[in-house]
Amino acid sequence: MRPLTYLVFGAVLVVVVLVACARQAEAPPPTSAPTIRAVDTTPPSEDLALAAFKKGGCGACHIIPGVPNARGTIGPDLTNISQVAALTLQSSDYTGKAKTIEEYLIESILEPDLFIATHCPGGLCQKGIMPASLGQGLSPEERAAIVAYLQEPPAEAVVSEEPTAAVTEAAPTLSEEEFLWAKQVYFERCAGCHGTLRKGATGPALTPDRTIPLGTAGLSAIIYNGTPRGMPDWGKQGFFTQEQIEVLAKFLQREPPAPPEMSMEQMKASWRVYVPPEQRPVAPETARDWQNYFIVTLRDAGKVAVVDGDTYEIINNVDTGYAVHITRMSATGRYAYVIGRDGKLAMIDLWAEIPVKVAEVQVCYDARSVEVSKYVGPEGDFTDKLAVVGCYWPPHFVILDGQTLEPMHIVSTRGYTVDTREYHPEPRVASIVASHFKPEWIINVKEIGQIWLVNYVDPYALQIKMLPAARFLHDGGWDATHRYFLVAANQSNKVAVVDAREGKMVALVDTPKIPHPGRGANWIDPEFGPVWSSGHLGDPAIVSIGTDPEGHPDAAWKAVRVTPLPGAGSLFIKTHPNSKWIWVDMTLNPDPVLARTICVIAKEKPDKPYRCWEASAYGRAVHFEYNAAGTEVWVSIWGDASKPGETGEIVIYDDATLTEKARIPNMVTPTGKFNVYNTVRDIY
Ligand code: DHE
Repeated sequence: MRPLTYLVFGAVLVVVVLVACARQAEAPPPTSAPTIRAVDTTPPSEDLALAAFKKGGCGACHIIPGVPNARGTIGPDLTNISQVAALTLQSSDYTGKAKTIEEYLIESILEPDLFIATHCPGGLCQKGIMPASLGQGLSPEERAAIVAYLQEPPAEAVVSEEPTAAVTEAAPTLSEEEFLWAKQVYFERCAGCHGTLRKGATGPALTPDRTIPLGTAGLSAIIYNGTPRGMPDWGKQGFFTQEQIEVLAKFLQREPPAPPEMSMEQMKASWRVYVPPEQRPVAPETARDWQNYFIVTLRDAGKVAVVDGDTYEIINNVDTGYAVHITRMSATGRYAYVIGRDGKLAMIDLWAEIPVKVAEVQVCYDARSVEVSKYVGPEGDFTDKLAVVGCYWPPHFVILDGQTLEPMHIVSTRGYTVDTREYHPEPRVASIVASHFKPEWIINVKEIGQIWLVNYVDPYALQIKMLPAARFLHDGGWDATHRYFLVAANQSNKVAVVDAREGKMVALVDTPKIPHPGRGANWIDPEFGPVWSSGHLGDPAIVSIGTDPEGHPDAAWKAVRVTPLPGAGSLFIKTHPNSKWIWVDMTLNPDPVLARTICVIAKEKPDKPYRCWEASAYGRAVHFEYNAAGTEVWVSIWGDASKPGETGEIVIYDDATLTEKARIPNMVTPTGKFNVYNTVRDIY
């Protein structure tokens, strides 16, 4: 990306997106303006430059010295831009037409895609994020002032601006209808990454002290264009109109509304048992191989499809929760537990001739994870006995009866952050895994960075061991032996490793930006022995971590191998012990071609991908799952529910030859897929 590519792309929104310059200019100034620099006499062009930066919301995408809260990381850092420009002009990589630094800076504003620089603080710089009509948003005088300013910016780095009451009062107003619309949309589309209270996690904090300085223009630019670090380009994708984006941008500048709590009484009021345990079959009613069923998330349909893994028939579409997220199986595999983002848990009996929902309950307003009790041994037989749901809001987990879903016990996760020991009102429950050899769940409490080992022998009098790890714990899985659990602390750029047998932390492994493993992939590296691998949202890299402290002590708990990918934005990686491949997606890459491209890496030669190809002509390729035999790989094409013919499908590949075997067409936004056999046994 060329330096300055995003310089004032917020300003372009004045023309292209939604924010009129006039309206920006008319906005009342804060009653007490923050101190910017200790300079008494300011040359007029500097004032003009500062006003132009503000008008465009440039700080939303760039670091600009001397400009309050210009801390954006989507575009290049403009701190030393004239030196960078001088060097770039001499480089053979430069593809623009400028001959001087001034021309270079002006060209960056008027024709930003002529040259794309390689490094932006938030990841790879991207073409096309700053619309070409950029220059029209600024007058020639404003452009000249910006160029003059950037050639001699103030010495200090980013000048921080403390939030003040005046800033908060400056939040734009919304009608009640707009406010309610934005509140709902924020919950549906934004809270997952930024938090219900907007305190930040996978995405940055969006509290008024941060959002007001970015302004409606700057925020709109980000919502419209997305960021290379994983923020979706909601405007470009057509999810929201320009007017709707402006409403959202205004909403984000207001104090977040406090959502309600949920009591046991409310949970019980939502609890339904459709088929009581005594009326369920005592043996499988079906002749199908139910252990090779796939439960497929149909995200925007609020359903899951139960698909026969042998015949590819959809046996039933079952209503579940809103924006349904993941499925886990009971220890025998007989029941599938499906969690929706609305905190609704649905339980499906896979032994029935036609798998149906036998119970459901809502245990929170926002949830992502569910797990079951898997232990059988001297301390009891917990097979198919308990389920646990991890909630985002309210921040708690709930233990339920595994046969009926009756809610039994609620545990709040509010507490103190692992590093600065600050109270956090919203530590959300991320991934949960069940130990195979202890009556224990491993529960990851995201914002405070603690990994809780929860012994469930007495679900009403739990023993919980809280291990300190790192903030922003998210997704993870077991190593091949099921003794060690590895989990991404995504915004901390680390993977935490727990020894579940000894009940202690083993390591915090540094990784590239924003590891996102799903449950990861276990395989034998030809040089380093057993490893567990993760892709990354912010870097085009697969990192493999040694997991065999006895056989390969030098490699254990180190990032021993980095395999490059064609792009970042990877969400999931998968392999199978019988396979010679590792499969990986790049679902959230802003380039639509890469977003539907999948790659395989040969375990024998893992230094680079063996092959990459587009899995479809539309949508995004996401998530892999093997069949029970480990001979086929299923990939989802995540389409658009409103586009007939492009709503989505599953592509099935022969794992040995990498050739396509079949497609299951016309599914509504399929995302995760969970094979019964593999999910019960944690095979990945
Ligand atoms: Fe997920 C797993 C949270 C967005 C598909 N996702 C997880 C887990 C968490 C999580 C905590 C681990 C659960 C476990 O193992 O117990 N996901 C979140 C979010 O907070 C986030 C980033 C934003 C949001 O608003 O929800 C988010 N997730 C998505 C998607 O947009 C995906 C791609 C599509 C969808 O269904 O909405 C998606 N997440 C998945 C899938 C898994 C998952 C398929 C399970 C992977 C596996 O193989 O186990």
